[in-house]
Amino acid sequence: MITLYHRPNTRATRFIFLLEELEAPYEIRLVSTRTRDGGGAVDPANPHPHGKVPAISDDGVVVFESAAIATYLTDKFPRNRIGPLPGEPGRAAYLSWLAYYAGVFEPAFLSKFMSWEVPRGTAGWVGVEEVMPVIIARLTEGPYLTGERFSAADVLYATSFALFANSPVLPKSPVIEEYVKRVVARPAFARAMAKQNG
Ligand SMILES: N[C@@H](CCC(=O)N[C@@H](CS)C(=O)NCC(=O)O)C(=O)O
Repeated sequence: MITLYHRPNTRATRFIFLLEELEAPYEIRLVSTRTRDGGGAVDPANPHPHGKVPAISDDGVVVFESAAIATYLTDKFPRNRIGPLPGEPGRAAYLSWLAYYAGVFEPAFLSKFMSWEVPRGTAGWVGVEEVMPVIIARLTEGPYLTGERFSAADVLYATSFALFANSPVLPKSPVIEEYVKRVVARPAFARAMAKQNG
């Protein structure tokens, strides 16, 4: 049984979406976290090393960080083929897009959102203006990041784009708008939205 440590309307919400896609046995454990306004508190029940969400526990085995949780869950629950397994076509792309999410995509968007200047060549990531053409080119070749099949990588990227849909942080793109529509139209997304408040 998977326990998802969750706070509504956070990065943990998309793991309800993923767990629904996987048809995995899971329970949601609502926890508090610190919040941007200086409020909130780390919940001692949350096994994440910084008291953040998401984290999962698989019968006591803890996994934290979105990209690691996505890989762990799709490897463990392969029935609906939501992530290519080792040796399958698309595995290399899958791992690359998941790592890129954590190492490049999130830092790029957060630095733009926070108006941080990131000098070229010194950080491990590039700016949104370099990230977006790469993702748009990829999604022009096929409907999903790994090609024809939807994967947990799409859960992470499309839900992030949905969050920034009306923000100047995200440059307007019909390719991205169609991608988000395709992903959020999935029945598992609606089920996750219905369950996310516990
Ligand atoms: N890199 C982490 C980020 C997790 C994260 O920052 N989560 C936010 C909620 S969206 C949080 O728990 N914030 C509380 C805190 O920073 O203490 C991941 O992708 O899993």
